[in-house]
Amino acid sequence: MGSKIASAIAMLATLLAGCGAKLDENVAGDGSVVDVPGPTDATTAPSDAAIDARLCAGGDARATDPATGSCFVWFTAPATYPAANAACTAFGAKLAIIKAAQTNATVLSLIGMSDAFLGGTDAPPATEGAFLWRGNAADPVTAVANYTNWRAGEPNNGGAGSTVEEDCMIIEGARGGTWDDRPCAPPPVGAGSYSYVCQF
Ligand SMILES: [Ca+2]
Ligand SMILES: [Ca+2]
Repeated sequence: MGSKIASAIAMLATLLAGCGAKLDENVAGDGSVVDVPGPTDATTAPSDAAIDARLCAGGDARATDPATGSCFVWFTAPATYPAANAACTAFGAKLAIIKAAQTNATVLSLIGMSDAFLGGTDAPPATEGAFLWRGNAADPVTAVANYTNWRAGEPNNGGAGSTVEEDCMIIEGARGGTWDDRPCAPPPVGAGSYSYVCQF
């Protein structure tokens, strides 16, 4: 009995030794090892080649967008825009940028009926009403132009007489994926904290 257990342990040890992957690596279906962000990774920005090889994984839902080849990842836990932006950066990604209807559909497929922050903002130093895709350190800021999907009447910066600025963009799952400008953080209570979508 004891020798059977010992041989089973020895076999398991042999299998584990052959695996060779670090804790923060995934083994893809073809047997190749794919690195994902983890405690053993350098904190410097990954190379283009490393990003290209990264598995589309993480968050609460994710999909590879056919229009861009990018991986979009939805995080359900509500966050302010600055916190969502920081979380995407920590994830090795950026808040989602949508420049085509197909990409909007990809993001909508992730979020169900939820509202989710995207990477668009007209917060200073941007000019009020002139939304920019924020990008990240590796990507230049670009204007929200050509493709847009604002709901009728939006962006409205809160509307006439509003006492709060609306400088951060959400996509509205319950409205079929239209966009609205909302507060980047509370107040008012109940606004400025949403789920968010990262892209890499
Ligand atoms: Ca605004
Ligand atoms: Ca609005």
